[in-house]
Amino acid sequence: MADASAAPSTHETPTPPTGVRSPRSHLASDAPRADLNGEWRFRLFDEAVTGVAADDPGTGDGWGSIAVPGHWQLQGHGSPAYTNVVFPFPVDPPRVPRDNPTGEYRRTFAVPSEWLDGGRVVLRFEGVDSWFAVAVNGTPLATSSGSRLPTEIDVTDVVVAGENLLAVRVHQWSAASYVEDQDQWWLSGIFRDVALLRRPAGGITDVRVAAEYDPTSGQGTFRAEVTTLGEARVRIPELGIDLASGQEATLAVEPWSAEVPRLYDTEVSTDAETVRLRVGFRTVTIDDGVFRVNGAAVKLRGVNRHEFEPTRGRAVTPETMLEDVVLAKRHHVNAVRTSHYPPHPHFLDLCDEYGLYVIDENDLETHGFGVIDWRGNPTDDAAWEPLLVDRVRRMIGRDAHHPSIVMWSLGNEAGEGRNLAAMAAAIRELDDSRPIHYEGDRSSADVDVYSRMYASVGETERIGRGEEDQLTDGELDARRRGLPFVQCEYAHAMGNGPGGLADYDELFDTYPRLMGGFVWEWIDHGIATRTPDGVEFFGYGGDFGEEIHDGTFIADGMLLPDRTPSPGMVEMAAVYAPVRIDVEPDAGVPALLVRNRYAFRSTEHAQLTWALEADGEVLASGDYDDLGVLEAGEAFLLTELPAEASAALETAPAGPAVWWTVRARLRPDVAIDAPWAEEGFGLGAGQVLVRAAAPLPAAVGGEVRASDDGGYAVGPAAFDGAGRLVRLGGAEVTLARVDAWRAPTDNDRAASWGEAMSDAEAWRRSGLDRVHERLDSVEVDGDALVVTARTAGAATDCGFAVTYRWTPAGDDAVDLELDIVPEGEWPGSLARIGMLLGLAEGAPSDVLVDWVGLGPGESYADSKVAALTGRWQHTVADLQTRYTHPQENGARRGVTRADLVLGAGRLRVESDGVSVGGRASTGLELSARPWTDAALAAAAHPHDLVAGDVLWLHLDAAQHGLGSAACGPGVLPNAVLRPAPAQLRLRFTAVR
Ligand code: IPT
Repeated sequence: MADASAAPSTHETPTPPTGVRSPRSHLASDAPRADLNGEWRFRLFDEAVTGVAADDPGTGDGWGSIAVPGHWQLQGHGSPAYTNVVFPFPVDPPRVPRDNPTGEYRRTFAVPSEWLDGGRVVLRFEGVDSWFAVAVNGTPLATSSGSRLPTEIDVTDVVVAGENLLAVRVHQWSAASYVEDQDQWWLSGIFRDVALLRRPAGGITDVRVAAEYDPTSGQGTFRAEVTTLGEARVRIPELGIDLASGQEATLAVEPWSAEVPRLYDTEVSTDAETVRLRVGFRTVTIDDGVFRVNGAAVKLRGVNRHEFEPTRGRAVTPETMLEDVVLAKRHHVNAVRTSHYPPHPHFLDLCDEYGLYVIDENDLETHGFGVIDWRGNPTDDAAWEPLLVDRVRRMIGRDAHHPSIVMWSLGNEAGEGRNLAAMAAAIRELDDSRPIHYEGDRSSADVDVYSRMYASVGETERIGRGEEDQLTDGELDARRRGLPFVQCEYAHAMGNGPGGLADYDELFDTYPRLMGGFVWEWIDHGIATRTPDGVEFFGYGGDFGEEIHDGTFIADGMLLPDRTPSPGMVEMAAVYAPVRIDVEPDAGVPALLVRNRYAFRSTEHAQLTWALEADGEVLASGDYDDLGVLEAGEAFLLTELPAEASAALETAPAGPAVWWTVRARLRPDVAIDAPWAEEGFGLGAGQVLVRAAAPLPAAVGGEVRASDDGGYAVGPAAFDGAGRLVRLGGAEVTLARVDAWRAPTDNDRAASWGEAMSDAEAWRRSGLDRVHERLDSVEVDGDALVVTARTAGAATDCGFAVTYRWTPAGDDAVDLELDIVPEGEWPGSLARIGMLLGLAEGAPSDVLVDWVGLGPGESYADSKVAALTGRWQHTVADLQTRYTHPQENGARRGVTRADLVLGAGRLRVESDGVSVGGRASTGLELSARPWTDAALAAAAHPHDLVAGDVLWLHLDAAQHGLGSAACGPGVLPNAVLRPAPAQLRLRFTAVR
């Protein structure tokens, strides 16, 4: 840096860091430390310059300031760029292009004179993206890469008491970029903390902890190896442990698990320094192909978590980390894969404390080589071995003391090759207490678990049974068949989805070999930005002028960018619930199965309550305290209503359906053991129908009347002479016809693996996005107005033969029997089948919808575990989900009654039955929007959607499921909507 080009290695060679200290644990120490976070001097160059001297203090022209930690692209220097797989530069390893944004950072720091009185002074960087060179007082000291790994540099010999100048040069692109091709924004700079540490003479360099738990004896075995020149004592006061380094103690302890994250405060001291850590006793084993923690089979109900915050990128704050952990716990997530790099070390402290199993993943992905047939892949190139092995050593060096980490991962999507074995060997040498994971080599030769991503439900089941396809190598095949199976990614949560999560989860419960999976992914990486006229929105690929990009694929999380849980997240919470309460279909009577799905806990901390409900009104309720407690893995089958509920059923008002709802909640007195939840917090819920709704009372009175303008009046409905519905109660009707399209979801837009065509493409070919209605007849038939029509899309010959039969039900109500028969050849599924109504409405977003059906959130055919039948109310605005990339959203299933509080009065819609292909169900699927589906489909961002003056109402017999075809399998047969005859029975009432 006096001239960086003269540094011992350059950023264009696959060289491990130079001039750095050995990896060691990230521990809390009482040795003096100076935080170097804050405002630094900064200047960005377009190329990897050699022009700025390391002793330039950065105070002259052209310099500005920047916040550290942070990314320069999010602080007004350059722009973020998103690619998933491909490299945004020529694939020419280890060289990178000349246009290589390079940040020069400067700051001064003070060294107290007593720090130089023996001992060492060390600079510590927790993370710098992607390659950096460090000089102090003009002397080049070190170069490093491994963006999400720490670097320590001994600066003792170049610092002076008082002020010193620190110079850091950071290149955006380097050889390291070839192994850091994770699916995320390219964001550069010093993005994690920087500190200056005093390392006292006789201090503690490192502590290696072994804390195992033996479930048969209930004893823990503890040992700590302390690296120090001093005399170390290791104490766990609560256990009376007081040992020298390397001494072992075996004694009764309480184990650590994600369910009960018991930690013991531990202190390691020498005369010169004390470090504190929190020890958890736990043992991870694989026996007979089953993944176990403390001897118990554990199912990982996980998520993949990238570090992300919309204004700060990967420079996440401790508050955000805590928010993530609390959100995960509150949604019954028990495991996190740190995709695809070691997280900020504080996140792991939180996982220890709150209880989350962690796959700690190496900072390695070379996915962009996949598109060139893996030619030149660093994973298989000896020249890269030292750099890759250095990375796993630094990960384990930093993190091995965390009880939450239950597996190490070699990386993600890095292909196959010799360096996998080298990394695995390095890990085993440092820590053989945890299994190793890597998905990219299907043979699992170097790892301890069989891992896949996005395997379909069918394939997952075959693997569960041990019936997977054979490997050609018989020995490897036999070995892999003996390994437990994990889906390191599944249920791609892009946009509206994932569908089908419950189908996978059931398999995890069924097959001992299946150890669970990790939803892809935790959060949409939408970057907070604004339009030229100042409207704020969350940007995705292409919003920042990138030359090549992968668009919306970065918005595929369970959380929206502002950390609002999406409907998929709410569904995940219900599917992952530790106390699952499900209808038991084979019991012969209405029955609920209550399962304790904890691996370690009884349900002592859970209170079971019941309620009997009709139309959302509670008829009776109580608790189940007399049932006793379920031990881990046990279940109750509830086949009989509580006596009080039976009595209430006898006297229940005739008409509405009656539901028996059972919930498990956190007892008030134990809320303390779950700092992430308040008392009464839900641990699971389910409900079963105990009495079906009576059909709507038959329409009485009334007839079709001719109106003065040549049209017809049927109860509160008015028609023109061509049979077109023009008014319903007080509301003017702008459109009323059959509809079968939806604004495609991200999942609809992609063809599922192995399929030739996406659902959205099938709908386009069927013309569903551009239908026209042909009028066939308008007739008065007895007391009904019957309109027949054909509804079909431009440029196709398939369509629907439709019959609308309108019958008055008194002055204020009208019944519609709608019959829809698909005709012709259909290339695939339908998006929906039902009636679309446009109602003129001044402020459609404000219309209140008060409904009886599934809620309060949205529900789809393959995402409906979270929704329960009740009476719910939302404004139309609140019925919408603001996906980062707008698309179909907001459907409510099982709706038997909905009141729309319109400007022109209250309009009630009721249904006592719908059917598709002969399969009947109670209730319709309802969606209400202040804009058209076409506008929703065309919108790139939520702010493109502007409420109009029409309320668009879908009343459907059914809607297609969601699936997860954006990456993986599409909608399963149990949720596909195929063209088939459909009927809806509806009643509209103008409520006075
Ligand atoms: C898989 C990647 O591992 C993950 O990082 C992410 O990109 C995900 O896809 C899609 O969002 S790899 C894919 C080829 C299955």
